[in-house]
Amino acid sequence: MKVAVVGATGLVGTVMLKVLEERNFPLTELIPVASEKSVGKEISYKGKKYAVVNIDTAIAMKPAIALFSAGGDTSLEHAPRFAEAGTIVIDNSSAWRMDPTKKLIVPEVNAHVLNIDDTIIANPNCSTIQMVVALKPLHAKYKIKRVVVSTYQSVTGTGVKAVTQMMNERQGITDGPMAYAYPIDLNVIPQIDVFQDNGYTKEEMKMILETKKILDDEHIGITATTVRIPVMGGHSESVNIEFEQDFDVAEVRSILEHAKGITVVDDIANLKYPMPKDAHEKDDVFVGRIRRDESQANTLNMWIVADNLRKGAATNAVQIAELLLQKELI
Ligand code: 11C
Repeated sequence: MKVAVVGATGLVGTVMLKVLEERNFPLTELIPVASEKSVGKEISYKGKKYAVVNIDTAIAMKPAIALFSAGGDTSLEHAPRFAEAGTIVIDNSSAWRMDPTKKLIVPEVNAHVLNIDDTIIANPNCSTIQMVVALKPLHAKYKIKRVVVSTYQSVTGTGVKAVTQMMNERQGITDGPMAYAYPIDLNVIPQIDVFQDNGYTKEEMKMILETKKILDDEHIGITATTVRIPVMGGHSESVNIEFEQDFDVAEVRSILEHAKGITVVDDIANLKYPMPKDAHEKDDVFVGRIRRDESQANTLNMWIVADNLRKGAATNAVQIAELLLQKELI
């Protein structure tokens, strides 16, 4: 099976290649795709070298699957061209996520909705993915009424330029390229992506709208504040969840411990809780600080951490590709 990775030289594309290799994805030929300036560069995959090609060449090679992580505009323009050529596109941009004709998939949550007609499949936003993995098993048991989430997001979510900005600032270099409107090192920026007319940022609206779509429940109330902090390795989230039904905290912990894709790290006696430095390069979603919100009935607090480039992007996309194989949709 031929697999194209569109945006193969970017931060997420590089991790996609690593994850495909680690998980031994059954591909027979890799087609790394990038912009014209990278065409001809060689990418190593399982000890073999593959030359980077442009999009037109990749479409003509008729891959079975194309994993896209090259930005929304590239996806809007080229994903339909791949699909017309018979390729199934798994797209990591926000271009198709809220299109009612496209599925927005997190395999642990809504694998069942994929079918043979899905030719462009959307991969959700990183901060949404890690939250819904943890919410889904609890929603199934206690029914979620409302979620209040605040995020603490890694600079890797913005890309290489932001990592460079933070590292430069750390070394006292003040005239380097700026990914943010403000310094990020020794700072916290309560803005991720652009502001919308309602005063929320686009990242906050992604968390709200995508969560409802993935959980297939328009009635869940969600409010979000998304914040950039000077860390790498993963996004962290403080999540407050009000349920329709009451719960037992020990049972909540047990449900999460038995849920696919979740590792519970919650041993306060030994100061154990999830942190981005521990989640880095791991595929699971880590949950800790599980406790009752004593200020309100049927309400829980927890802390969710995941590597935003892995489960938040590349791993989830590769898991969707694996799902297509499992469901024999390819
Ligand atoms: C961030 N969540 O951390 C963003 C990056 O819609 O896939 C991913 C944006 C997206 O800045």
